[in-house]
Amino acid sequence: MIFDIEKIRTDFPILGREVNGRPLVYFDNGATTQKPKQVIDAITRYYADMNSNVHRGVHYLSQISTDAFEVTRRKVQAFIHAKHEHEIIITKGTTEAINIVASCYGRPFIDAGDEIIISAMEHHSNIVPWQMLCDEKGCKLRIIPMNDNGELAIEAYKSLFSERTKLVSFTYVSNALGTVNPVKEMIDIAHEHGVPVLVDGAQAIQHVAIDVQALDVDFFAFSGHKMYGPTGVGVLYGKEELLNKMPPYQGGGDMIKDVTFEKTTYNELPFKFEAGTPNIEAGICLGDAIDYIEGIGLDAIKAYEDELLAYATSRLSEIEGIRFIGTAEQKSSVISFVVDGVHPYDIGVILDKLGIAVRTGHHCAQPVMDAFDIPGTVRVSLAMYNTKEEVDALIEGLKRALNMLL
Ligand code: C6P
Repeated sequence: MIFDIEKIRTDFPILGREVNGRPLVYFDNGATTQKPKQVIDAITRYYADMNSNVHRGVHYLSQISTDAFEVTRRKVQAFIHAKHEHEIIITKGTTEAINIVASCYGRPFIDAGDEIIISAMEHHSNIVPWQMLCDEKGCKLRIIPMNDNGELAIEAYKSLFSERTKLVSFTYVSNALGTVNPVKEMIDIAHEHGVPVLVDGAQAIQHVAIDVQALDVDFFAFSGHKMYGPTGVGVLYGKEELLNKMPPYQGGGDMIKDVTFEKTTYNELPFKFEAGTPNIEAGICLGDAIDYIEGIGLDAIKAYEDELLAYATSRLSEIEGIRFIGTAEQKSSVISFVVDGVHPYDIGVILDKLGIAVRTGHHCAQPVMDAFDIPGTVRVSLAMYNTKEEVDALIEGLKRALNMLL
């Protein structure tokens, strides 16, 4: 498949706008990606043609919106190669997906004295829900350490297992470092101990082809808004046998079969975990984002982004006093750095004046910053629509910023 960058860029209307009198250069894709007109149009179409609640009405509009919502579920199933469509739970995003596992797997199956393994490079969304569980149940967190390059120490990981280990949860790609973890190897190690694994796929789903069956992962979480889709929607994949033994997350409409004041019976999968009216438009249009990605092809996207990552890393190396935070051998789409004597925030503010959007700070991964003994970084996170010319603009901007600040 030909990767037509000009065509791709014209699909994203926002890339044509100016910010502070300069063409927008958007390098904050790890926070959220921009949306192609195929997704934007689908959102308008939903409200213009189909708006109605799902799974409830016998009337025409409710049926077509329900069908469209369920089509997305099947698209997600195919996209991540899940065995069953009812293993796809539509959530608000990665955060909610992880919280569902912490509540509905953690509360019933993890007890006082049990242990949960997470890694040193987790986003707060994959730390705090487990800490809350530990506070409630008296279980403990064990942390997989990382080396100075930001790579997880696999031998140390192996030594963390004990007969009390009940769950492992780690990120596929670090949002703060760009490290791509050896996910399959880590899942296999956990399974040798009979321990299920949750993988946080928030920073992987838009860059790497995912096959949950080949990975044999037990739970997999991601967000729509980081994969060119709408905000307010995400996915929890879970193996059928695990989801079936878990209680519902919230009570309300749609998650029940029968309600009397004496007793409620719960709906089957996936609806048991989807109480209340979902974000219907986002759920439906997540399917359009998947179509968009598949129309280009994740292999082509990955090849292009890897080349851009190498180019950006090499150009940034020209900057005097730069220190990359996260220099793992396997990286994807994220470059984090600090510059001697300059606060990351000041760089971000000046780049913004030049129309260049980067993220600065701890990136909701404060323990990563603590491990490197820094308050934060400047983070450049790439997407398929970024170009070498934009990287050149970043380098120019950075040089100007440093001239002013140093
Ligand atoms: N990281 C970033 O700028 P939500 O907010 O639920 O869509 O995703 C949470 C989340 C979970 N795990 C990882 C690895 C993530 O990167 C994120 C979101 C954004 O890096 C916003 S803090």
